[in-house]
This record gives sequence, C-alpha cells and structure tokens, in this order.
Amino acid sequence: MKHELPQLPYAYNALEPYLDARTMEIHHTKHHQNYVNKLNEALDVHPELYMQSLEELLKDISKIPEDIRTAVVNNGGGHYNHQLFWNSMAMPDSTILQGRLKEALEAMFGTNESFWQQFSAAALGQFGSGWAWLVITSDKKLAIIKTGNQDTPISHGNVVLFGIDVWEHAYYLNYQNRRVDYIEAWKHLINWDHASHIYETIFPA
Ligand code: MN3
Repeated sequence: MKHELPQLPYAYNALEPYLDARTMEIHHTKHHQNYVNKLNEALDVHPELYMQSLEELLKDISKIPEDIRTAVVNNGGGHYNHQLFWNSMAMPDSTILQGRLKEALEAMFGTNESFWQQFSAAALGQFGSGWAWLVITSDKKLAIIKTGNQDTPISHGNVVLFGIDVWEHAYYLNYQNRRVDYIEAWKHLINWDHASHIYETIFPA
C-alpha cells in the first residue's frame, strides 16, 4: 500500500499562540505531504517494499536497495519524523510530567528544569536542519539525542518519547531565524501524557 499523509491529532490552530495555524497547515499539507509523495516515488521503483511498514523500512536501512536508500532515509525518515512530531505536541500547557516518567527523568537529569536546559541546548545546538529528541535507547536508558536532516531515531534502535523539529520551516513565519524563541515556546506544547504512555509501554509496571 502506498504511504499516506495522516490527519493531525488536533486542529491547525490548536497550538496557538506558540505555533500559528498557518505554519502548522503549511508544515502538514506541504512539507509533510512532500515527504510522503517522494517516499512513494522511491518505492515505485521497488514496489515489493510496499509490503513493509514504514517502521520496518527505517529500522534496518542497510536492507533497502542502494539505488533508493538515500531517498528512503530522507523521505521515509521525513514522513516518520513528522508523525512523531505531531504526536509530541498537545494544546498549550494541557499536560504535565508526572508518574513513573517523572521519576525516571528526574533520576537521569536531576530536575525537569535541568532536563529542559539540556534538551533545549541540544535543539539549539543542532547545526543546520534537524531534530532534538527525548528517547529510550536500545540499552533502555533515557537520553537526549540530536539527528541531522531527516535521519530518524528508530534507525539507531531508539524509541522516541518526543522530539522537536528545528528545520526553519517549522517556525520561520512566526519566529524568523530566532530558533531560541521557538524552542522556549515549544516547551508549552510537549505532550507529556503521550510520552508517559510510550514510557509505560516500554517499562510496564
Ligand atoms: Mn518539518
């Protein structure tokens, strides 16, 4: 089956004032759609790969035929990362860090505040286009990582709790080149409930 653009889990204006509706609509209907289209164009060359899920394709990139591997990394990664991104966010200040994820995060990073300092420093320090993520690594530890372009954490054995898109297209209309202001605003949009849900799936009580 061809890959398709998923619906957003909220309205385009749901994240205002931190992310405006126009930016969200362009990001979803133009940028994300473009990754989906380009992924399908690449897979049309090897249609047997439509049998695999997006996760299967990205988990072991070395198995992708060489002639389309870069296209799958960029566009399959772009498609997957944006799904992670939409699910990383919720209406402003509508969720809080709590429960077992809170305990684990504070054990790893000290306080929520010092976690945020490290996370925002990673997002700010990603050179050029890319992402910063809170993940569970293959050895089952919480970690903050960065990836460039559309390289995706699942290609490296990580499970994503949430991630921020720091490509300029994610924030330019509102923030122009002020990535630091966008990152600071994004703190209000983290979907902690979703992150907790994934954490508790990996570490059942
Ligand atoms: Mn993007």
